[in-house]
Amino acid sequence: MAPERRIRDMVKKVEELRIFGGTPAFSEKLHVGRPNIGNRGRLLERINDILDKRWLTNAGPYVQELEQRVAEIAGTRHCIAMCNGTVALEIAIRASGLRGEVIVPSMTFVATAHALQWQEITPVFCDIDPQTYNLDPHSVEKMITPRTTGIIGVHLFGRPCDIEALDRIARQHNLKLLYDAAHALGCSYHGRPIGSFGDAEMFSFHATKFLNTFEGGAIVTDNDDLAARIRLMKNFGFAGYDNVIYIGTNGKMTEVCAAMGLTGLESLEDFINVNRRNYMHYKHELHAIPGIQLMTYDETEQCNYQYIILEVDESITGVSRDQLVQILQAENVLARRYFYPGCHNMEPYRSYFPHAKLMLPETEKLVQRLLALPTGTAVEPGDITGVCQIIRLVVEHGADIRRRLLG
Ligand code: T4K
Repeated sequence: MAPERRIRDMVKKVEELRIFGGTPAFSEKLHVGRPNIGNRGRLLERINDILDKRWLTNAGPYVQELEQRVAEIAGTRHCIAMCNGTVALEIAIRASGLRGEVIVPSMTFVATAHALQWQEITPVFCDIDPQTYNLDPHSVEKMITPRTTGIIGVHLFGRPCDIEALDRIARQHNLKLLYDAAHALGCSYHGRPIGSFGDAEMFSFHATKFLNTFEGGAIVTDNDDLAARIRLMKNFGFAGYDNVIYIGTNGKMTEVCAAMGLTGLESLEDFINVNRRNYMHYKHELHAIPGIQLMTYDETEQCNYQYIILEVDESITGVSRDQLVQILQAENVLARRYFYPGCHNMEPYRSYFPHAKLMLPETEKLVQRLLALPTGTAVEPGDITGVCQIIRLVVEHGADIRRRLLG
């Protein structure tokens, strides 16, 4: 964590780029998704307490406390913590009675689609709005068939879907509406917290999320019946000792995971402040670089600022997104192509729906243009200056670099 020491040297000339034989600008790898740790002392205290109490899992006191805290943040009556976000989504899908076809974006982490297909429900991939990267409501309406039972919106990178429009469509067509809010804890839509929309929403607390429980996730909802079903399903359907009243699985969160989450929650404001500081720094450094557009957050809403996303317009930069990623990775900046190539281009969906791309022109374009850069508490302003310096140099010499890379 000594970032100024981590940067070897500012790369000033094309010949100094690692890809052309220079030394990497960063001596250590700079990751996207480095976990935020919070107060180690508090975490260890909690873990010791868990060991003393000998209550390790199955709705223990730490899980209950975490559920209460997350429900407060989401503004919902219920929060059901689980072992990860994917299982949480699978259970919410099943408990909501989804079947047949469900409309989802293809521009998302593959878990959104898999949570459906795992239960033999067809994910119908829908195009996105190129401004927000979220489901385009007009496209959603076009994808509805007599087999459609629901919509799963994804608040991609923490920016809310067009909730009003999706709500209206769901009501008009009598569809269930769930949200994959894996990225959106602590964000708001029209001033109301994400978590409280649709029939239910899912948060992920995976290590790479700005609040983590090592692995973990949760469903939040105001629907009492749905919450009760989800609670049963995540614990084998047990309604009491020896009394199984429902089909279920094991989706429980452990106490140690909840302890990590509670410790992280105590530093949540600090994490958001650091993310916001990093975002502002990137914004400042990148604003004048032609062909590079930083994904912006609506600062009038609550945002967690946990993703730094760039859109690369190759016709201006001279280099493609993939070439830029290749150059950054060689410098030890492990930029990621979230969410390339889009679910519809991954198996089994690519084979099941070989023509899906015809309905997804904006998705097809964006999966070639977006990249994610490192942020979070493991990243310092000096790192960001160094990363942006590389990007600036590459774009300034885009045509030349492209020629060299191809030649
Ligand atoms: N829906 C959406 C929209 C999601 O983004 C996700 C998860 C889900 C649903 C499912 O929720 P969970 O079931 O995961 O709770 C990572 C995560 O594994 C995944 O949780 C996350 N989305 C996705 C956006 O990112 P990969 O394939 O990129 O993981 P990986 O191993 O390449 O790690 C990413 C970066 O994080 C690397 O640069 C290394 C760094 N890292 C990772 C871990 C685990 C660390 O520095 N430390 C660590 O402990 O998917």
